[in-house]
Amino acid sequence: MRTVYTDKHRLRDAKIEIHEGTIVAPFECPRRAEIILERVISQQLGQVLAPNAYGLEPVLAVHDAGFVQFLETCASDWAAAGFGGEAMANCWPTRTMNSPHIPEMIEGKIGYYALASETTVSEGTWEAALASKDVALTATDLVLSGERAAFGLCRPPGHHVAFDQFGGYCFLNNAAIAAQHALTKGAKRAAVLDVDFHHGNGTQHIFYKRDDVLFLSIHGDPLHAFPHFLGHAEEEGEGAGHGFNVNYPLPPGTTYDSWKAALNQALARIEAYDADTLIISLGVDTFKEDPISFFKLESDDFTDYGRAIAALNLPTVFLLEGGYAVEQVGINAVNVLQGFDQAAD
Ligand code: Q9C
Ligand code: ZN
Repeated sequence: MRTVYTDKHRLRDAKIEIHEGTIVAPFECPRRAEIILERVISQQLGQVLAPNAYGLEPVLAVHDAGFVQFLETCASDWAAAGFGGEAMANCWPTRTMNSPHIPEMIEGKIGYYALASETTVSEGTWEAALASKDVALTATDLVLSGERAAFGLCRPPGHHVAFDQFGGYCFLNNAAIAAQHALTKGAKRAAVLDVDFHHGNGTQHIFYKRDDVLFLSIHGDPLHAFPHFLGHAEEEGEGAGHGFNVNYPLPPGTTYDSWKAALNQALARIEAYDADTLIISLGVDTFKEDPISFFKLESDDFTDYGRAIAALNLPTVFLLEGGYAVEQVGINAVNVLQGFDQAAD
């Protein structure tokens, strides 16, 4: 399959992350995408092409306009306020402080639009996020125009971003933007299958009341893992969307056997839904050596589940999400894509 990539991802190059009580170099770093690209090339997965520019229309189809405006000016507003370092939230509208007012001062504003504090907004972040959604949309258009599958080598990732909140290393929800784009272009039933270690809270939130996007996520149980407050099995969708949100939370130490059992259930649900377009939120932080996760997948398991996804026989868009065992993310991500290509007709 073909890969969509641009080195504009490098513009997202934050220097700090708040992690377990200390300030560390971000796990979500430019090297991740470069290693995956190197593996795509060395394995001759297929042609690598640059994204087209889509502008903001497909973004505003799933995200709040005020939120998008905030992201665009956040880093410069932070600097203009005289603050140093990178923009970060330290104060939120929590359960006891609900009000319709959006703060004007950047410290309050970033708290309003953030869902976690680990992710800073650095200079260049917005440009990189825009390029990342262009990668996702270009890969989606390849599939909409008849290719069996495509790989959007997105960076920064996207699945934690809700209608109007960013965090978890993500700024725009690439998978949600891609799914909505497919529907806008004529698809009737899109499925988003999220295999990242973390629950895709943002994608769930965006499509929670809808039945034209089936969302399924296999992830670390939120009682034990980020994003901590969403991703439980009883979250099944609301209104018309009831039954179209499916979570498979799994416990610490989960190995491939039980992960694959959840995947098989998810694949059966996608078949029953009769999806016409499949988007995979492809995080490879399920790997046993991932530094921030607790699943135990081996590199060969990625190949195996790539084959299983191909057996659905659906037009399939793979979009990169997480994966932080930097030296192995290339092998693991490309194993999924090669497994798929082996099994695809
Ligand atoms: N202190 C993605 O994989 N914090 N995002 C984890 C470590 C945030 C992961 C806890 C993890 C976000 C796209
Ligand atoms: Zn993740």
